[in-house]
Amino acid sequence: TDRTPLMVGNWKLNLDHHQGIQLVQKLAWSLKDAEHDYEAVEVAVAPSFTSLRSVQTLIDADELGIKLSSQDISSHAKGAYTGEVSAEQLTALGVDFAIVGHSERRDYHGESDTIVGAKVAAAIAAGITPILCVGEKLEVRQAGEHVSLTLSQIDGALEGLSAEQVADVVVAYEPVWAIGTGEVATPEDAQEMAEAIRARVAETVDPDVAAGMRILYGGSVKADNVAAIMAKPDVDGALVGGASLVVEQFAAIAGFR
Ligand code: G2H
Repeated sequence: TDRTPLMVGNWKLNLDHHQGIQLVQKLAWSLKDAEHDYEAVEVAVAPSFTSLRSVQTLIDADELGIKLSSQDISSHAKGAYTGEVSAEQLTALGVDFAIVGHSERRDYHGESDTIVGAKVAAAIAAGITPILCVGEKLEVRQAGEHVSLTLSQIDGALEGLSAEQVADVVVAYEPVWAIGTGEVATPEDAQEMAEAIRARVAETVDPDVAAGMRILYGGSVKADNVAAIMAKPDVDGALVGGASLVVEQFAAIAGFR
């Protein structure tokens, strides 16, 4: 199965909408200079909610090939949920992807597998591709339980979804100990987990869906380590935090080959 590589820049809580516009503009120029083929390698940026509209307007006006992601999404469709942003609202803004269940959401905002699963379902129902984040903390890895923990997060988030729905999911494996720490999992660690996730989805959902599912790696991905990670057969892209804020870095990551 051919899986189109996907590189997603997760800007986290960093830029206001002026800065977001500047970054996406510079990124587009840089990718243009590099003659980036957006069909060969998909590129997306994930700004804060406050920047989605302005970044989307720029993408549209200049017909940029860059896609748009939110960093989170509500599991609720509508109603008395102060501060939430729904999948429908994001669809109306032309958002393509939503990062769901990032470890920072799980850790600092109490998102359980059940909540993450509801968010995945809400995104799919509205035509947004969820980027489902999973991954273990350091203690879990040290205890040798990283594969079982990560697979339990996969099971929890995909529970109740049909094979057709799971076909719309992108998974991002992010070992928590490698996030923003400069500590990178080895390409072998990334491959081990991506392979295990694919095998689990083949077993619990459908072999064809598993074969077509894009599995990204995230955690201190930089221009100088992306090629080795991408060389692994089950790794189909990267979710990039810190390095996505530096145009030269993220453009180089997008052109990893
Ligand atoms: C992991 C990653 C992006 P960083 O959170 O989601 O961040 O590349 O800064 O480790």
